Amino acid sequence: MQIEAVSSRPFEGQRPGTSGLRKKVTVFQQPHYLENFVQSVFDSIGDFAGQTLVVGGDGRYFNRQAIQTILKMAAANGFGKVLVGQGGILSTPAASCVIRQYGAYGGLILSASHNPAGPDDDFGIKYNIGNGGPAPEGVTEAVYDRTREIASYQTVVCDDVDLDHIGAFDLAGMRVQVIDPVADYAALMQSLFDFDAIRSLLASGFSMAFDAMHAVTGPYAKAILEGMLGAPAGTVRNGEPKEDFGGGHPDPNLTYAHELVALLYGDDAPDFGAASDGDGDRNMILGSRFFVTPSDSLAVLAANATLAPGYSNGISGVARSMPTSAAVDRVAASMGLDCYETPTGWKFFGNLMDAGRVTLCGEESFGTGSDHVREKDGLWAVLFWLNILAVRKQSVQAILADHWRKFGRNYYSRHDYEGVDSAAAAQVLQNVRDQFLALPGTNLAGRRVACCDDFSYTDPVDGSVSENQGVRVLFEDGSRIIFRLSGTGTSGATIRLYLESYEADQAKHGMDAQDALADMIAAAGKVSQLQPLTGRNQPTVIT
Ligand code: VG1
Ligand code: CO
Repeated sequence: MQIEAVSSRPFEGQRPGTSGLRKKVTVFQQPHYLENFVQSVFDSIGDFAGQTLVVGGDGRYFNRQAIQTILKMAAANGFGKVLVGQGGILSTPAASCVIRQYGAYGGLILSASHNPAGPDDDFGIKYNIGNGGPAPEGVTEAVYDRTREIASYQTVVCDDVDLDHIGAFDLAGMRVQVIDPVADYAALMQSLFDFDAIRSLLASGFSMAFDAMHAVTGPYAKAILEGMLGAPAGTVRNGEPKEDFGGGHPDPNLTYAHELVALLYGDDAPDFGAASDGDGDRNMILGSRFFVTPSDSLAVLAANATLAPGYSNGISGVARSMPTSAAVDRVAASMGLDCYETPTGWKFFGNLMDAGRVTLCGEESFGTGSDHVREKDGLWAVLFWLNILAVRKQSVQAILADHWRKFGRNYYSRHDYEGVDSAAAAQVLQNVRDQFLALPGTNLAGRRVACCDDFSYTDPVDGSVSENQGVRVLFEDGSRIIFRLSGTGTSGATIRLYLESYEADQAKHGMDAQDALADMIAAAGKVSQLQPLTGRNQPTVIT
């Protein structure tokens, strides 16, 4: 076998977004495109000679081809060993777990998360560092710089390798080990949660449904929920990972997980429902005819953390992304814990967890996790909820009502406008910025505006600064209107509008969130001119 240096010009610079590089499959299939990006990563991450790389993905179309390419390039570039999930499968949290468990140098995760999959849809690739978490901005910027100048890449010429059988073999002097994608992750979950208590709960007549949406969590959920915890067969729905996710959109929210939502809001609704996304890092939690907002879910997990064995000694602190509601801030304050506010994207939590400053983290976008890995973790959140339900023996709705009674309710909603013209989207944010000086001190939506800014974050651990992370209008009563542009889409722009308003009065905790936030929604539209600029009267998705 020979190592080849393949000339690869031309290749325009490719900047990774919120969560790695995401493009149409057809873009990744262009000659040398994937190779150039992978080589740019390898050229930017330091000295890995002889070290271990973890590789796996969510099973979507092009996953297997990409892995073959990566294995040959890893061999040519001098990695000593690659751990790859059987069939090319590794959920994002499982990849993080494996990187940490085996002391790997890093990992390449192949996923475009919940974005639709198939020959005409999306693919993605993300580099995670040795702590198991997404590469920080310093690394992603170095990769971007490298993509602008790269002229060749290294690979070996050999046949494709067998990914379907567990075992080890040699590839051009590098060891390839095909591993069970579920085993290490399942063992980690068992170490954190009271599996006996959850098993008893599931045997007691408590009913649940988990929707894997034909994406990567099927094998994990079946092994853990139906296998280890004894949930009846069929508890895991749509559990076969498919290359096109069954034509669906595995984004666990009220719009795209409509099958599960219909079940939980129907007659004979189960007690508990949950779904995960394409790569297994997101979660949606439902009770019987009841939706738990992700921001509230994080707050409930923080308030009840000590009920799970893995957190029985208490948590060190919490963090949330800036657009996530401040519900968890109130829990942290009452427990005397530090609470950090970071930009959107899991990469910003890594330093805080490594430094031991926070245990639990979350985002409003259905992401919750802890320092057990360095990614958000969908099934982990589901198991955490089951553990809490098993101990408290109350319904999901009763737990939330109790939580709001203690801490007040942070009414919260996110409105997404997908596939908007990019220039119009930029103008929407600019319109709000243009009023930064005029708004403070005035009344909007019946509240006094305290200040307006572009959110900027200084990492308290390494001092790095990330600017322009969202445009904010902050009110004196803690209410907020936030506009942000998505960094994970592959066509046009997506505007995210986040709305939050706090209600202390228990008598007013039973409202529909859209009704409770109606005046804020109207004010956001007026200040930004979103509707006339985009030509949209309705959001694409409301959460
Ligand atoms: C979205 C979410 C963000 C999340 C990111 C990756 O980013 O808002 O909270 O971290 O997706 O999640 P954006 O830039 O589109 O708003 V995943 O499950 O796609 O890795
Ligand atoms: Co995801």
